[in-house]
Amino acid sequence: MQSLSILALHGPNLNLLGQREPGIYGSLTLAEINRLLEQEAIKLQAKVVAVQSNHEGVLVDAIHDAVGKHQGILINAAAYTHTSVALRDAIAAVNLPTVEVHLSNIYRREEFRHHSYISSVAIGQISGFGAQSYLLGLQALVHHLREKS
Ligand code: CA2
Repeated sequence: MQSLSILALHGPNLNLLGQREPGIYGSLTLAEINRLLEQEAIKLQAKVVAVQSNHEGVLVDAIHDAVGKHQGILINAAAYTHTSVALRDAIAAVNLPTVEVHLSNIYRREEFRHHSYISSVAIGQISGFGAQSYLLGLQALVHHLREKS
């Protein structure tokens, strides 16, 4: 089976996971979520490279750099989900299959979280299942990539 590499991108403040707001975002740290993703990737015969940044431009650069290195992108753009045309344009430009994930159900929260700039350039979105959103998103992305090839 062809080996696949997935870029897992984590947006602003997700480095604080496990330290604050466990009621909304769960008690796992980002390192623990990344470890779960790596384990899931092994089961799927794929690999995951994780990047977190609090800076929009760093995330845009990471999306550009994914070309030729990764076959797909799993992204929790965090607050930039609701604000960033730059991230949306970067995803559209690289044309790599992208799955959007959120820990919380953004549609059950404040109105300003209901719109995502990412969803229209993603192949799909998973929202509301805590850390499981990432694992479900990874499964969906790998299945999509395998179906394509
Ligand atoms: O539910 C998600 O995954 C979000 O992408 C998380 C973002 C939020 O702005 C989106 O609307 C939904 C916020 C991430 C902030 O993470 C924190 C973690 C611990 C403590 C404080 C913030």
